[in-house]
Amino acid sequence: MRTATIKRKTKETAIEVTVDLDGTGVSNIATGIGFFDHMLDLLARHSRIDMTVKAVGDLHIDYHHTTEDVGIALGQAVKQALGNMAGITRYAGIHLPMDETLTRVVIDISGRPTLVFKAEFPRDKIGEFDTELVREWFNAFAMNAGVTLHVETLYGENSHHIAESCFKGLARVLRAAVAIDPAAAGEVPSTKGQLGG
Ligand SMILES: [Mn+2]
Repeated sequence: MRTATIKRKTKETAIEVTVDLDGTGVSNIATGIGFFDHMLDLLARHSRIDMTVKAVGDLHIDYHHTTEDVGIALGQAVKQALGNMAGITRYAGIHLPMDETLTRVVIDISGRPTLVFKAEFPRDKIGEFDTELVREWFNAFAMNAGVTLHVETLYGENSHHIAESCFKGLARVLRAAVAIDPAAAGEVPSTKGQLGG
């Protein structure tokens, strides 16, 4: 079973995350941030990774700590659920359209955490959510999942669409990259014999 649960508690947030990489995309998300819940819900749906995310954070300050810490916990959960990564497809990429927006997302489940993030948001906020936190979330996720992740919005006008295309793109590349490659089941897809640096 490729599942993991991460519990993380600091003075700023208390978070519990469970993932099942071989799920059907069932989500149970409650972070207290409406737009962020929307993004995580579609991350689960389009990755087909079952996700439970419960977060109680210091939202009276702003949404930064909660957004970042959910990224940390989800990244750790995905990494733990992947285990030794035997048989995974490892690489995936997609161009993800959302109406007038087009975002390219490419992943290597490499064990070498790297984020390249090139998306500009016309507006500072989507609802109550600061658009600068999209990058913060992707960075926290990539660093803790141990993945190389390139996200670039090639063009787009609507900030909601831009954010959504980033999360949906990640969902689809995760779905493909964590999938077991039947031709290589049991093998770790690296000439080094291991992934992780
Ligand atoms: Mn939407």
